[in-house]
Amino acid sequence: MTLSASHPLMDGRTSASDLITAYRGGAPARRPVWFMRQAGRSLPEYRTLREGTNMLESCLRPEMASEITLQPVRRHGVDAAIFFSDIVIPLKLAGVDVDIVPGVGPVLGEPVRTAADVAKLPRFTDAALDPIREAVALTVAELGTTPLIGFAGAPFTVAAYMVEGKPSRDHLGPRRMMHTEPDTWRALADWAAEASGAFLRAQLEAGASAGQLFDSWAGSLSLADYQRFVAGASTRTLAAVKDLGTPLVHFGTGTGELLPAMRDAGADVVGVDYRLPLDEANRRLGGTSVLQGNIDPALLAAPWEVLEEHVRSVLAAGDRTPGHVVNLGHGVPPDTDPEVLTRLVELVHSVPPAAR
Ligand code: 1CP
Repeated sequence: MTLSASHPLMDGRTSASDLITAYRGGAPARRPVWFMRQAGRSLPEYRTLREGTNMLESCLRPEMASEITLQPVRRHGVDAAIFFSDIVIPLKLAGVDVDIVPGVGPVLGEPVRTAADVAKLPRFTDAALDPIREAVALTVAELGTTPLIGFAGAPFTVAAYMVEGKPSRDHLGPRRMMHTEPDTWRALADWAAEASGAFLRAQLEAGASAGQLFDSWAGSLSLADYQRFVAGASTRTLAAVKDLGTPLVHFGTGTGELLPAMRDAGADVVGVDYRLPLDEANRRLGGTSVLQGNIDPALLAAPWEVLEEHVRSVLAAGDRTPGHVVNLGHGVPPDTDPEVLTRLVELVHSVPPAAR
């Protein structure tokens, strides 16, 4: 399968954009930059629009999800939109009792802990993805030459919420399940891989020009456990969209030991968190991958001179890699001054890109 002829990546709208050029290892005219969690609480226009609407409900209202996706592009002039949704939306679409509790995060009515719990997990129909397709279509109609990035949660990170039933610090529940009930774990990871794969595919087919798999909590795993219990399911998620030919990014936090394994799961671009300098990440990857990252979100609150020096060092390290898309090392903190983000985009765009 390929994308339709009217898809932005196929009809010429986004194929020559700086983001797609850099993701594909080419030489962009300007340094591409976007921010994980660029849509959301750091923007007053987001807080106003969301007032009175539950988080997951806002993701499933196409006009609202589309407008929220567009807000940071208009305000900051970033080189990509990231689709406003959440990694637990596939659970919601399947009929799992899940909500996003303000100030907490995803919470399940009934955590998934036994073989019987996994066996009775519902599957969503293709039609359940229609609000996602509609929101993506509305968004790309407005974006013009700016690419939309679609995303999904990687099976480990999604399953971590399912087993714990809520956010957790060290993800002991899923890590225990791998070793105490490996068959149950595998069935759960497969369920999550299929759900996330279908969710990501719907976004890409409807108009997203690139995809990102978020394995935010993979850093709690040893390399051995990642390879034995997780990599296969993440590979299946990426394989579900591979034939579409869009660039695919794989990101996690605390994943310094896992970067080559995450690349080998089928990613074209490796997202690096703020803990590891990009040139060191590049060394660990054998000097072959385009990287995305990794401005420390904590520095967004620092005096401008301190932030600027840090950003320039990230750009310099990025220049010593096969390709670089500028981003944060994790999401925008909700209390970030949005004017700092706008200024950051201007700074990144003002520095001429490396000759490649
Ligand atoms: O009411 C609100 O504003 C709630 C905050 C919020 C937002 C804005 C949540 C709850 N999700 C989202 C949107 C979201 N989630 C996006 C889209 C917009 C963008 O990036 O601009 C994306 C890509 C996600 C993905 C997501 N959800 C991840 C992976 C990315 C990451 O930050 O690591 C994870 C781990 C989640 C779970 C989740 N959803 C929401 C919260 C607060 C959390 C994290 C909870 C925890 O700490 O475990």
